Parts: sequence; structure tokens; C-alpha cells
Amino acid sequence: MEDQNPRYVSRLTKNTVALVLAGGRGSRLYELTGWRAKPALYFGGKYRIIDFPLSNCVNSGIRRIGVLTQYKAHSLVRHLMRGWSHFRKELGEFVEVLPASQRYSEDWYQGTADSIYQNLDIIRAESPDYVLILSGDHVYKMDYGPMLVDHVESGADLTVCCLEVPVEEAANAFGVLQVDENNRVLAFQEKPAEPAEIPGKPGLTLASMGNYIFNTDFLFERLIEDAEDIQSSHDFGNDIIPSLIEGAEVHAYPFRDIETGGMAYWRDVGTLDSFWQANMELIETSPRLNLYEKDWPLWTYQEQLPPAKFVFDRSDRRGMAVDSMVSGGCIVSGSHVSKSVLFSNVRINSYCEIDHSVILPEAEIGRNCRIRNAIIDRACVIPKGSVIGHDAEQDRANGFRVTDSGLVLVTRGMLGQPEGSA
Ligand code: ADQ
Ligand code: ADP
Repeated sequence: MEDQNPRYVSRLTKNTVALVLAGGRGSRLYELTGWRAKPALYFGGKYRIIDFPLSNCVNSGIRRIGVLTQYKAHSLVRHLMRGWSHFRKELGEFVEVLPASQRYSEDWYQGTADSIYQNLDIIRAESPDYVLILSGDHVYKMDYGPMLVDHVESGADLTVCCLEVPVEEAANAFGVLQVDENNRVLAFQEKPAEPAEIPGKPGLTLASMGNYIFNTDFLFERLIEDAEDIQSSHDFGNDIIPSLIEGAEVHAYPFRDIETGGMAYWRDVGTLDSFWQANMELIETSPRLNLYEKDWPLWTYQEQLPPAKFVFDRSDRRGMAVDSMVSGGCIVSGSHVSKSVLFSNVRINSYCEIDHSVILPEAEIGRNCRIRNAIIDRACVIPKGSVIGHDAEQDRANGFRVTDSGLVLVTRGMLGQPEGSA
């Protein structure tokens, strides 16, 4: 880094526009993303997934941000308007929603590259030197500044952010890179069935996180070329990146934990099990994702809510939550909650046993319920006496979704309750 110029990094971040891809469905989350895009999915008691990349941008000093929306965008747009609309254009800051709106063609966004292409004029008007393209689907804390520095200092046209993951996790799931000793990308395969191992690190492969930095002019040329290619599916992973390995400077940036230099925390939460698991990890005494650190604030929209309240029933010693995270507006009355994450405004009525469960906002659990290993969607009203997560056959018979590992998903649709927004 150029020591002589103390503003080096902030100049780079200031000359960058971030575009967050937030149009994907996340189909392996089934009914949980039936009516909301994956980036709008709730996470960690009071956040939505999109809050992570957006907070990372702001904390990194990248404050010109577009969010590209398409699939089931209502709750995402509502969240962005309520929580992320306080930026001042006069200060060179904005978070703007860029919905698919048939600007350059009569189609919706075809693929991730097309979603950027259809907004070329909007990006051009900002004249950034660099464009940071981010997936809106992942939970992690990352300073994009060092990646920008690496991008500029390596002289790359494109830098792909990546991390080391077990081969079996990457197979058919992630783009996989092979690099030389200077992190120059030698090969890229989108979701290969048999990912190449990292030399000297058996069992591990270098996976793309779906985050890219492009020099703006280079990006524009490639997108215009791609738009004219009728063979292309107009996707970064399938088309753009593989086409650049020969003939362009493509560099890999390994995302590492700042403190330990080891593997960084990054979660795809693409399946019901991984969504539940990542929420459960937050309850651990020292979770890898620390939501309580003050130097990397995570911004979200939050209603003004009263404090969580616990009503203790002295006769049977219930009315508590242990090893749990409980958000504002919750009331736990005469029930026992353990190892669970309760989002805002959850009500737990008397004589319930709730264990290892993720309960999304506004849900109400009737009296005498026994619930474990469950995800309860927003605003579900669980009838009194329900037993969930104790007998997979019974759960299936009740119309709930049970995963191979025995986790149960309950949504309003499954309960025959109205699915509109509450
Ligand atoms: P996937 O995650 O499978 O692979 P994709 O479904 O294209 O790729 O989603 C990437 C991002 O774009 C997501 O944030 C999604 O919400 C969004 N998105 C999808 N379609 C969109 C559209 N039409 N308009 C706007 N946004 C859209 C990608 C890469 C892999 C990499 C993984 C990491 O292709 O190489 O390993 O991300 O998760
Ligand atoms: P979130 O909790 O993510 O804000 P909601 O639970 O309100 O989302 O539902 C997501 C969006 O989907 C809302 O805009 C809601 O109105 C809409 N929605 C839910 N169910 C249906 C349905 N059956 N038909 C049409 N729209 C629906």
C-alpha cells in the first residue's frame, strides 16, 4: 500500500459503486422464500440477510449502492425503504433500488450479468473507476477496502473474491478457481461436480463468493459484448468469468479472517438446514459471527419496540429463555425457551417447551405447545397444544416440511392462515 498517501484506500472506496444482486429466489429454502427473495430472509434475531452486504459496504466506505431486485421483491423493497433510505445524495451517498424494469429489452433480468447490463446508463452516470458486484445472499462481515487495494495493485481487470471451502460443500454449488502463486486465475469452472483441490491442501477448494470487482470500462465492454451474444445466458458465473480467463487479467482475492488470517466466517444459508444451523451458531458462547462488536456495526430496519419481557410462573418455575437470543417486543410467559432465536414481537404463551428453534417475527405460540428443531415463519399462529419436531411422521401429516435431518419448517400457508403481509 502507498504509505505516502494516507487517503489511498478511501479514494478507492469513494471511486467505487457497489451493486448488490438481490434478485435470486433461493429455491432450496422452499416455502421460506416462497414469498420473499432470499436477501430479504430474516437472520440473527433482527436482521435480514441483505443487511450484511449493505453494512459491509457502508463500513468499508462504499456509500454509492444499487440493489438489483427482481423475484418477489416486495418485502425486500419495503425493508430497504424503511431501513436504508437515509443516505444523502448531496454527500455522494445513496442506496437505490434497481428493479428489473425492461429498460434495455422487453425481458426481465435474464441472468446476473444482464441485470447489471440493463442498468449501464445508471452506473455510467456515476462514473466510478471500479464496480463492486456483490451477492445479496450471504452472511459475513468483510472490509471490501483491502480487496480494492489488492485489485488495483495487482493490475487486474477483474478480481474475484474467494474462500477455501471443503470440496464436498463446493461441488455443484459454487464457482471454483485455480490460481498461480500470485493469485492470478488460471481456470474457473461454474459449479463443477468435482471441484479441483488446492495444491497442498487436500480436501479444500477455492470457491467464488459471487463478489467481484471490475474496472468500470472493462466491465462495460464485456457486458455489451455479452448482450450481443445469443448463445450466452448472461450470467457472471456461467458466461462472463469463464470467457475472461484467457485474454484478461483475472485475479483472485482470498477472503481471510482479519484477526487470525485463517478461514473467515461466511455462510450461504442456502438450505433450511444451513439457515437454521447458522442461526443456532449465534447462540454459542463465543460465536464465530459476533453481532456485538462495535467496530463493524450492522444496520437494519427496526421498529421502535418495547423490551423483551419474561413472565415467570412460580408454581412450575417456567417463564424464561436460556442460551437464547430474544428480540424486542417479545413476551415469554410461563414457558421455557432454550437454545432458540426469537425475532421481534414473538409471543410465547404459557406451558410451552421451545427448544432449538428459530421463530421469525410476529409469530404467536399458543399454550401447551412442544416445539423443537423448528423454523416458524413470520406471523404464524401455532394452535395451542401443537407438538412440532418430536415426530417427523406426524409433522408431515400436519403438512409441515421436514428436512432429511429432521428439521421442521412451518409457514402460514401450511397452517391454512392468510399469507399476505401482516
Ligand atoms: P449462485 O448463487 O448459484 O452462484 P445466482 O443464482 O446467479 O448464482 O445468484 C447470485 C446472486 O445474484 C444472488 O445474490 C441472487 O440473489 C442474485 N440474482 C440471481 N439472479 C438474479 C437476477 N436475474 N437479477 C438480479 N439478481 C439476481 C453464484 C456464482 C458462483 C459463486 C456463488 C457463491 O455464479 O460462481 O460461487 O454465487 O454463492
Ligand atoms: P416478510 O416477512 O419477509 O416481510 P411477508 O411474510 O410479509 O414477508 O410476505 C412476503 C411478501 O409476500 C409480502 O409482500 C406479502 O404480501 C406477499 N405474500 C405472502 N403470501 C402471499 C400470497 N399467498 N399471495 C401473494 N402475495 C403473498
